[in-house]
Amino acid sequence: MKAYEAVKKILGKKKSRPQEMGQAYAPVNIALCKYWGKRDDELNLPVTSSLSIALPNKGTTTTIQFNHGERDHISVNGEAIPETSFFSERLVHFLDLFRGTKKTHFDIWAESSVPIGAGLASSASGFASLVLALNQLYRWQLDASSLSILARLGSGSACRSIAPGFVKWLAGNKSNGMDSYAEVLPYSWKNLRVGICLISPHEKAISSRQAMQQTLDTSPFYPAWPQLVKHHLKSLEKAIADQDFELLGTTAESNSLAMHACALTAYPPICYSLPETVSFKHKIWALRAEGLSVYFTQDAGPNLKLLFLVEDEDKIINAFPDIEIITPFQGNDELVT
Ligand code: 2P0
Repeated sequence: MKAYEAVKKILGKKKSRPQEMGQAYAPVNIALCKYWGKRDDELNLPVTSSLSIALPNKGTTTTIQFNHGERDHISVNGEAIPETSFFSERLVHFLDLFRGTKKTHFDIWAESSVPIGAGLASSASGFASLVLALNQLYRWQLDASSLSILARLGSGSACRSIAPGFVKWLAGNKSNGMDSYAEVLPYSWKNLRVGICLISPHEKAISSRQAMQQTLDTSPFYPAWPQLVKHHLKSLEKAIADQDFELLGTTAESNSLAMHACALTAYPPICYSLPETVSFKHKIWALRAEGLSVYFTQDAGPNLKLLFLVEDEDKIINAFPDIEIITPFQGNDELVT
């Protein structure tokens, strides 16, 4: 119900003259300071703010059209999704917010360049691209913060995938969530690289949604998390403004370790790492001890994302031959708009 109210507030009295089709792309985003815990689980309002970096060439393209049938048809990477699946139910529930009185149904095709549900932010780029496609389909012409709020209603971290570059999701404190959206930080960082170490493409055993709630409810360390996040956000913003890579790397790695420490101490415990994840971490620490400036961050899955600078790219490839390297900022170090 609260989600319907939020949509009504954003769309207001917009009269839509839909077009035939909407199509949009949104990138995945990797959190350097994580979102882990909600203050409202219907609106996906977070306990704390968070900060991410978008990976421009990894993401989801969503195409949407009206259909005249009784139900939505959803396909992902060319495969029809059974309507009884959890994935489909979640999407249909989200689409219910936008059907209007006519109970319209949709055909949706999503093409994603990342494995689904493996902690590589597929749901973030999925919901963000769906909202951007709906914005086109209905010709809403919404501003960035409104689009970010709508994406958040699908999946919290999706609100950060509406924009490129470094993005901060403001937690806000209003109960209707109208002040909880993402903002672009006006910096770019040409030499920065993100490496994806794919350890397993399989779906995670426990969803982030369930895991963050379980952590909030049971981890004895969760009360320390919001304080730590405040400190980490300050350090990350300083690191980004000053292009201080050591500060960026140490803070992002420490934030990720703290999130996983909280999850591990939940009951029942949540451990997203596989044995290979742990060996990769040891390898990264050993390389760092030898003087290589490389850091990792881990989300709700076993895969690691490495942070390093372009000048160390050859050494990183040598150490991790299967790594996929992403250049988050293609142009010069000018402001991102
Ligand atoms: C993040 N994650 O900040 C954190 C770090 C996973 C680990 O946001 O319940 O799929 O849909 O709001 O956005 C993943 O959580 O959760 C996530 P919902 P979401 O990227």
